[in-house]
Amino acid sequence: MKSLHHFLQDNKTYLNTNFEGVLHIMDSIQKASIIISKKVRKAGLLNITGEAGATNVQGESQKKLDIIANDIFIEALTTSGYCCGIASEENDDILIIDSKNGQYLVCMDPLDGSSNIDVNVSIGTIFSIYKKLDENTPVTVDDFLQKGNKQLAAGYVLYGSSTMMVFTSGNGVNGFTYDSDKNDFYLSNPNMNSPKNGTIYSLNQGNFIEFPIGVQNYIHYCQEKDKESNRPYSLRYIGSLVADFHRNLQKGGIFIYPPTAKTPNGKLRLLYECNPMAFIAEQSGGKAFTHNQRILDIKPTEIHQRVSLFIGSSEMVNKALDFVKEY
Ligand code: P6P
Repeated sequence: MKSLHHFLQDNKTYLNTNFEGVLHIMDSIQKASIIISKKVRKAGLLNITGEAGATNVQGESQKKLDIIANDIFIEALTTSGYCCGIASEENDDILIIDSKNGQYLVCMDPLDGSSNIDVNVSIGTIFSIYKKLDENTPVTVDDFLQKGNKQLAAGYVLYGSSTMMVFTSGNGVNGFTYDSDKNDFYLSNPNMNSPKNGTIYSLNQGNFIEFPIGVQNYIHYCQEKDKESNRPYSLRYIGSLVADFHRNLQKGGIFIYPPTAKTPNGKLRLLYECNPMAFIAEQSGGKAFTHNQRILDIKPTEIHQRVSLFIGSSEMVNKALDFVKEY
C-alpha cells in the first residue's frame, strides 16, 4: 500500500510548481498528527484531559489538548522550512514564521471537537494550505484572507476508531489510515465520492427554536414519513465536525450549522473549518454553502470569521437551501 508521502510524489503534476512546498508541509502535518494521535489515545493517563484554564479568542474554554496540539503543529510547520505563516483557532492573531523557502500558509483548527476529548468521542484536526500572495513581500493578514477557491490543498485528520487523514489537492479526495506498526499513513480510501443523496441529517436539534424558519421546515421535511424518498431520515450528531462530516461523506448525508441567537453568523469558522471541509466536499462531488453563498467564493474579512454551513450530499444540500430560500 502507498504511503501518503509516496502518493503525493506520484501526483506531483497536480501541484506543479507548488509540489515541493505542499509535500514538505504535508510531511510536517502528518508527523504532527501522529504525535497527537498517540497522545489522544492515552490522554487519560497523561493528565492532559480537561480544561487548560484559559479561553481562546472565540471566548471558548481551551482544553489542555487544544493547546498541546496547537504547539505541536506550530513546531512541525516551523521546522518544515516551507511555511511562512499560520492562522490557528487557538491564536488570536496570525503567526509569522521566518523561513527561507516559506511561500506557504496554513490555516488550521488543531483539535476540533475538543469538548469530546474527556468523554472519549472522536475529534479531529482540520487544515488548509495556501500560497502567499506575493513572494517578494513579507506575510500580512491579507495573505490569509484569500477566498477558499485559492486553496492549494486541504484535509482533516480524524482521531476515531482508527486515525485517518482525508486530503485533497484539487484532484479528487483520498483517505489514508495510520498504521501504528509502520508509524505512517497508507492509502486506504482512494477516490472518495460523496453519495448524491442520503438519509442522514446532522445538526444540533437542541437549537431548533432558534433556527431560521426555513431550517425548521427542512427539519420537519426530514422527519416526515415518505417511503419513496426514504424519509424519515436519521438524525446523527456527534458534536465533532470532522466525525459528522466523515460519516456523511461515506454514507451520504447533510451537516448543517445554521445561524442561531447565540451565533447569528453561524458558529463554524470560515478559514480553518468551513473552507477546508468545503474543498473536500466539492472535490468528492458534494456541496458546501452558507444559507445563500458557495463557501469557497466568500471573501474573508477577518481570520476568525464565522459563517453558516450546509455541507454534504449535493441533492440534500440543494433541498435544504430550497427550504431556506423560501424565507
Ligand atoms: P454545538 C466543536 O466545538 C465544533 O466546533 C464542531 O466540531 C462541531 O460540529 C460544533 O462545534 C458543535 O457545536 O454548538 O452543536 O455543540
